[in-house]
Amino acid sequence: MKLTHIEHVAIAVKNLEESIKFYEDIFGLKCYKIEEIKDQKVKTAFFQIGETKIELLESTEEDSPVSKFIKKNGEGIHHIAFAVNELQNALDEAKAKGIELIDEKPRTGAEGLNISFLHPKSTHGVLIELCSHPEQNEK
Ligand code: CMX
Repeated sequence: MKLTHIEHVAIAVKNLEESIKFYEDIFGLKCYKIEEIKDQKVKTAFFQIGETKIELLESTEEDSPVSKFIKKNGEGIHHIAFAVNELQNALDEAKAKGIELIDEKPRTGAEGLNISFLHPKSTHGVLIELCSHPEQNEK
């Protein structure tokens, strides 16, 4: 598969407002959007750095993946997202090479991207998201 760039680095935080303030005050970044992703039980805040985004994740429910992550590890880097041109092909290729897919088929994630996660158990401990822009999936 061909990765085009790091689309985002996602950071699990306890309090979105406090963390937004940190990135704005210390690094001079500007949060350009806050979006709730109901099926993932998170609220996200976005910052752009070059081609890459920082995505802050605050859990909206007790039983969410981000809530479980923070209980176990505290705040910190939750996942890294690589952009690909052809997401389904990339998933098929990863699966054929023995990688466990959390999402067999792409689904819609933050900012309308098509996304799929690879299980950290088969990626040396890193939760990896592959993503693509919707129009690119049709290529
Ligand atoms: N990074 C690395 N390892 C992780 C992890 C993460 N973010 N989240 C969980 N794990 C590890 C745990 O440490 C645990 O390892 P051990 O067995 O060695 O203790 C193992 O994975 C299982 O973790 P768990 O807490 O029992 O959680 P589940 O198995 O219920 O779920 C996972 C784990 C990765 C399948 C689940 O979190 C998932 O489906 N994640 C993808 C979706 C997601 O993260 N959504 C939130 C972001 C949404 C967005 O950005 O759009």
